[in-house]
Amino acid sequence: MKVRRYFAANMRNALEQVRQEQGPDVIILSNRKVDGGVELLTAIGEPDAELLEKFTPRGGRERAPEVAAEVAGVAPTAASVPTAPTAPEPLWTSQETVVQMQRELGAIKSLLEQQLSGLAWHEFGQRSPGQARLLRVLTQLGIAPKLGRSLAAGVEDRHEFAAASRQILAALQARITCLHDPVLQHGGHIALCGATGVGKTTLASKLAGRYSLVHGSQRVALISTDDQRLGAHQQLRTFGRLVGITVRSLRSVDELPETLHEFEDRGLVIIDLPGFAPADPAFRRTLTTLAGLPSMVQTYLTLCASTDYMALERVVDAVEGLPLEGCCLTKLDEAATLGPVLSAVIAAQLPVAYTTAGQQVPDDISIATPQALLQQLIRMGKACPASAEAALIERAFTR
Ligand SMILES: Nc1nc2c(ncn2[C@@H]2O[C@H](COP(=O)(O)OP(=O)(O)OP(=O)(O)O)[C@@H](O)[C@H]2O)c(=O)[nH]1
Ligand SMILES: [Mg+2]
Repeated sequence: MKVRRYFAANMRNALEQVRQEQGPDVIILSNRKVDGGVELLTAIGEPDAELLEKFTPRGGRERAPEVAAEVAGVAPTAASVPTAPTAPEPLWTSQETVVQMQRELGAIKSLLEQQLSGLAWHEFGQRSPGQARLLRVLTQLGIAPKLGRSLAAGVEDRHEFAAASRQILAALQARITCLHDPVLQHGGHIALCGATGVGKTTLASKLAGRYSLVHGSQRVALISTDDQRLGAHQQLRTFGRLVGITVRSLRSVDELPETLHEFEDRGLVIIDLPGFAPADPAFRRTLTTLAGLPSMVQTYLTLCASTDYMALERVVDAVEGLPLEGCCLTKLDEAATLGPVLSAVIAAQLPVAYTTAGQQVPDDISIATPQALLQQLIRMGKACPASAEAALIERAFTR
């Protein structure tokens, strides 16, 4: 293996020099900043295992300069060999030109992706104009790309648009599963989990309020386990005082077994959990604790209908594999379309139990049905015909 040393004012010039003189097969053994520029040590020819071993970083790159000097037959000098054991800054990633090139490559990549998806969409539109039109409508309704494509693929292209639309909406409705009023019909121990601020406590109050109207306030109890947020316990206690429902505040879910035992005589006990960011490990930990409790607790995920699809996906991913009974969809009155939340529950195969559309306790709550959810999706689409940009539809088509 033949070793050579190169010196240039900057890394770009040094690499250009190396490339011109030694071609593409050259191996860069080391690089470092020196007075007035950069120094590269290169090798060409049959690989020399011992030499390569010396230059392979092993938990630190400090040895390279000395070894480089030794191999090149140059006595190390104070100027060429740093005395401190700190390694020279790697030049590859910090050099401005390289960073600039990375940025430009990134821009070219996304431009190419965009053009390819545009071409694919155009080609699809030519081949299956009916399906393309349906896919455009579904995207405008906020239906996630994967679900939209799978629905459109199930419709024959020769159908006229109105018939095809009916077919696709029926297929969408068939994929929504709902539980018919499980909490108010059957009671039990119900826990409500979800991201922060989605309406868990309000939903707990609505369910407890509704149950007490039918069975009496003595038959229901509320448990607040949220000691994270200021005033969280207070929120439920105030409601409980107003309607005569017992409210117990706990410091954590670990205190649940005792409290649930105490509420043995209640037909319905609702556990209001603190809100968590999906990435917070406490989210899964809390749900795992609930799943391991001696008395059965049915946990429902609360999803806010005005949350975008990617954020909903994160929440659903965070609870993957944990035993969830179903979900409740909140703030339908604030959503522009139900497309994202319906796509998320379909992808996660989560049955929907209740929907809420307003802050009034206990009025603004409904039993979810696939028909009602689909009708609402269509109503919202008509009331606010979202004009999804062409580029968005093209991207959705290939993602
Ligand atoms: N418009 C509308 N607002 C709602 C609905 N449900 C709840 N809210 C409001 O959303 C806000 C947050 O509700 P909470 O019930 O405190 O939410 P939470 O999930 O318990 O919040 P954290 O405990 O902080 O995670 C309150 O102002 C509620 O009145 C709904 O269906 N529609
Ligand atoms: Mg709350």
